[in-house]
Amino acid sequence: MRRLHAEERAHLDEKGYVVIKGLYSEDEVRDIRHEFEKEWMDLIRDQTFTQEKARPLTSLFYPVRDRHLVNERLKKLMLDPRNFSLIEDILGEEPLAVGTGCFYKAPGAEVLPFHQDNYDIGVTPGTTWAVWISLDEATKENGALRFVPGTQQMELQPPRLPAHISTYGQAVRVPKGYVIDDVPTSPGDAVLFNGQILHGSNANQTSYQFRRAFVTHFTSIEVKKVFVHYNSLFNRHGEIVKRKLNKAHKLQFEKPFLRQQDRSTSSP
Ligand SMILES: O=C(O)CCC(=O)C(=O)O
Repeated sequence: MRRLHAEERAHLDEKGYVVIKGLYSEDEVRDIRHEFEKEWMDLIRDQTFTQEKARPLTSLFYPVRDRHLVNERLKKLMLDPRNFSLIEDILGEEPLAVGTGCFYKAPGAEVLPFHQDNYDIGVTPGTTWAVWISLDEATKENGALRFVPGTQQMELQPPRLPAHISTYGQAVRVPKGYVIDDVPTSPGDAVLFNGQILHGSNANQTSYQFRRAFVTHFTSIEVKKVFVHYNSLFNRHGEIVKRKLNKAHKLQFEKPFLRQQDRSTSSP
């Protein structure tokens, strides 16, 4: 079973994220891309994606979440034993898969602002862990991931913009004194990071290069409450596991936004 090598572990401990080079083979990457293409065609066919005048290309390639619930092939990819053994190695506990995301990041796609995954996923106690698989050559120019090392220890922060205002969801300010790492990846590399670390991705400034990725979010079997899919988590055998709904999810962050909105609507 795949465990972290010593230098991968050291990088993760220091920076809060680690790239596992070539975890998936070329054939496997081709296979995942093919699954994306099928998903995409279905989404065009059922008009989930329709072309918007203002965004003629990117409007056809929004991220697609949680298709593992309806697509057996994506479910199998989510349950890959390499993902489970690496996350188990990090957690020291049995993992549960929470959800998946297919990111197409088409040419022209905007910056994905810095955010913390557990803000949306809402697991407690503890946090989430992502296995983000690169399906293309990802560079600073076409939308490589970016991380703020050191923030992996941070509590969840109030986002600068609430999800319903920002195009891509929450946006958290980079705290003073922290630096940003741009993290280029190749097809088959997997990037592992927790749900506290500030991360996002660069804009895709190219005209013709996609930057696709398939991500699965995990948590520990010890978790008591979850917001997202609290009643449809998956263990490594593909069996559904349930936890309590985290009703307090985001509550501590709602008030400042409400106050801000009140101010803006009441001002002349
Ligand atoms: O692939 C991306 O652009 C962002 C991925 C991300 O933020 C995540 O998986 O949490």
